[in-house]
Amino acid sequence: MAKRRRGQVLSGVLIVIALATVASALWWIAHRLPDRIADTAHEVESLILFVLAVAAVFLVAAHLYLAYALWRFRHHPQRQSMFIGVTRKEWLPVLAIAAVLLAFDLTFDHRSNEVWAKVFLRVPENAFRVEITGEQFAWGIRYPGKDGEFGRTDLRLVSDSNPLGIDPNDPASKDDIVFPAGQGELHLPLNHPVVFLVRSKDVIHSFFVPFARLKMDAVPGMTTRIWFTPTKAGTYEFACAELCGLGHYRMRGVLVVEPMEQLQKWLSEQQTFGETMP
Ligand SMILES: [Cu+2]
Repeated sequence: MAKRRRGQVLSGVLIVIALATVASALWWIAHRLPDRIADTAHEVESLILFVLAVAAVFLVAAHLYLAYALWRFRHHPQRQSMFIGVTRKEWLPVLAIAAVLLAFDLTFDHRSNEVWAKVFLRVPENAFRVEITGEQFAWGIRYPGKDGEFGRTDLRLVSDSNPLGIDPNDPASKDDIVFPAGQGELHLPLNHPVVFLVRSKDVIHSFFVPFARLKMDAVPGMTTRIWFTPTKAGTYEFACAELCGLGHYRMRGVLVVEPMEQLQKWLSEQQTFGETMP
């Protein structure tokens, strides 16, 4: 009897620990996330939290059932296990649960498509353009300069003095402003859309701005795009969200959001590609 009592107390404690873990995780999510500095941050965040909440419900329900089954069918000397098969009627609840999940999936797809289409596809025409190039283990940054056009790049032109492999003969490259990997800050205009052209020089990285709730893979041989409108001035951080090697942890950079005039002034103080490549 004492043994049974102990078992009950133990399972009670385990259930309390499980519930406390879930509750504290939800509390943490609601109160400890980084500031939102993008217009779309809230929409993306609510999608993620919605999926988490639904998953949490199923997680708790499945574990409660597991605990119940462990208790209900616990060892008993007089009981033998046997296989009794499953009738069609018994399959019905399983199918019903699957149908509910599928319906949830479709609703969620519908809701998320709208957000993703905005974030990935509908880039505003007047967006400020920045190029972000990942390499092991830092980010190179390039601004298109006054003409608003990036100069052509070619991997064969990559050298110590031209780390992004920009073609010096392309007229559009002369006024580009280049910060080799790890040497520049990412300055963005306040309340103006920014589109990031994301590239990689070696392996797959992921350009991650936690404050905007956005990330985009940097894939060698491709230029991927993502955009948002910074809505809060200040100094933040961006990082790599794809395990890319031993130095992955230090692949991060400073992100500054400031009014457009201030940004233009800062840009005009930087050396252009034409000035650094005689
Ligand atoms: Cu990386």
